[in-house]
Amino acid sequence: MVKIPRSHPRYWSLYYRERIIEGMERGMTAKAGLIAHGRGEAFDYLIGERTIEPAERAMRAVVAKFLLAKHPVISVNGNVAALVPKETVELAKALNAKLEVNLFYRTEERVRAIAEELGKHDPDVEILGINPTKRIPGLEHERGKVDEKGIWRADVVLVPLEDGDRTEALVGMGKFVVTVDLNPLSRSARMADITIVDNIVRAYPRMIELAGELRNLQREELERIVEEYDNGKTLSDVLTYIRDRLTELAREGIWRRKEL
Ligand code: PTJ
Repeated sequence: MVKIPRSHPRYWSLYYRERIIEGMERGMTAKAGLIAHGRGEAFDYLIGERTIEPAERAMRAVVAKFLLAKHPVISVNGNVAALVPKETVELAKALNAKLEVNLFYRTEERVRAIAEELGKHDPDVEILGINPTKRIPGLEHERGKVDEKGIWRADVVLVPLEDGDRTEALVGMGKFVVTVDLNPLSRSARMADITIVDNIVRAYPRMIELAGELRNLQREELERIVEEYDNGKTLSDVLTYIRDRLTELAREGIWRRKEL
């Protein structure tokens, strides 16, 4: 991995870009994952590379929903494994969820490499999706394969950085589907039951914290958080946030400004 000097003004952005490249070189991340990452970076600029209020609201609802779930599953793809492997394992523990490797561009080598990476952060962690025997109805060939003990029987599934087609198919199976996606206009963002419009590198650590905070709430209180949540409003609020932010920046001017 290329060493980025800490003093670089875009240190974190370059650091995670290197992580994605390294993920590809180590056989975890798909080539298309590099393109997906670039798209995410662009949307992150628009929200100011910080967790905005609608994302915080969505994360609370997701954590509440997971704490109420019977068979919660967190799906892991090549980008997630490159960016947040440790946090993925920690989040699954904090939410008592199963982990399943589920790939759009599935190859057995990639599944193995990702499972190995997750295992480094907890040798006892159970990784599903290695020998999937079930298929998501309507999704052809490799990308529809799911684990009988995981996504197949899940009531709540988190599918971060996902393709919209699969999100929609999981909703069609009657599952409660949650995504993390920096693009509020993507099909995944629009099809999911809850959409966290935030960078996964900020969202997962925050969700781990929230799991600690919400764990002690009564079931009724958790249910109320989920019932009061409105994903259409969240997505509208994200778009309004971006519009207002850009309008303000345009008014104030960005020419030679160091910080946005
Ligand atoms: O590992 P695989 O084979 O399952 O393939 C994974 C990719 C990401 C290649 C595949 O799922 C794909 O093509 O996804 P899309 O359709 O490009 O969607 C990925 C979405 O994630 C886009 O809307 C990006 O804006 C968003 N995104 C990218 N990086 C981040 C992100 N959202 C949150 N945090 C990020 N770091």
